[in-house]
Amino acid sequence: MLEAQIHATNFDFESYLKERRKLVEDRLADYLVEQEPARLWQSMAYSVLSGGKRLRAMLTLAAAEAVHTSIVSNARGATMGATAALNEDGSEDPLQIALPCACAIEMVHAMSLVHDDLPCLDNDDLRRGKPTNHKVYGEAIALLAGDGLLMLANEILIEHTSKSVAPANLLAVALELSKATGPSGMVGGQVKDMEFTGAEEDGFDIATVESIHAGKTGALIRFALWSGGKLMNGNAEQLASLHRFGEILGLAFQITDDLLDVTGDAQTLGKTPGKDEATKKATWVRAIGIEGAKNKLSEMEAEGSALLERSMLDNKDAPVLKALLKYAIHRKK
Ligand code: GRG
Repeated sequence: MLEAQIHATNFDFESYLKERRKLVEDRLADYLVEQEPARLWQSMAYSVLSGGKRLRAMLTLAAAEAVHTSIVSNARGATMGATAALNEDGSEDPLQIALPCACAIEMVHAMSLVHDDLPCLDNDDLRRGKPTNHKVYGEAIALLAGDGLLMLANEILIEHTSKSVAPANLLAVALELSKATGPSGMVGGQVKDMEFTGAEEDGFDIATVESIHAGKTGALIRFALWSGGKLMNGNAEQLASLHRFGEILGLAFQITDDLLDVTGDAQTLGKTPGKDEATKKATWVRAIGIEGAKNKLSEMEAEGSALLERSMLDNKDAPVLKALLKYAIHRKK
């Protein structure tokens, strides 16, 4: 169904994904060139450059392009040069402007996986089809590689973002990255997740599941979309639409993740399935069953698509944001 819908627009989404992944991975490799202490950098590179869908990075790039396209077309229609704000150093390529931030997000995401897999948290042996970081480098280095990646992400965002971005916008992006990562985002969501792990089905409700996932998974996905727009100096309406689209996509992404834990296999997923049930996690599937979760996903897909149409953020000829929403929902891993 996904392919048929995307082909209807003549937009080659598969090639798009391939090209964008390469763009992000090449830049990540540049940022992770080995230095001293070698074992630390090897461990960081092992987890960042080990595959992964790069969905969050692609969302940032797509949001930056969406806002850029709308600014350029408005500037052509009006007499004032709305792109001037982006352009002090002559570079207005939205991909180049958003790429350091997209890479920073992938680093934060990778570090959260490294820490999540540690024996003191989920205790997993397999990630992206390979042994987890601590299985290869040991727990101490895995912990420190996660810490290193977290700070390297901030360093890259601040040091490598184009000087054409207004300092106030960059500061706002750096602040929101800290919030998305910290106690009001991923760390807080992870702690709530732990608090409800082991609970019977009647021991938690949907609001609890939503709140766990809004922090643990949703915060970084929301930030990925919003930051792309903010770096391009998007207006309040565009940023609010991107933020809401991020909420929808983040929720849908996690419902899919919960379903895949029940329906997926280890080889395709590249991680161990069945853990949510085994450890009694507060998930969508445990709260409302497989059919309930699938129905909720259809609702989220319709809501996200309607929002994109209303906000006119997506490119008519290449509806990338809509395709990324469908990808987040219909993926097999
Ligand atoms: C963030 C400071 C800090 C510490 C980490 C452990 C932790 C705190 C948070 C847990 C975050 C976590 C692991 C959430 C799960 C998110 C999730 C569904 C990950 C899988 O994402 P995919 O499918 O993975 O995009 P790939 O491998 O494709 O990149």
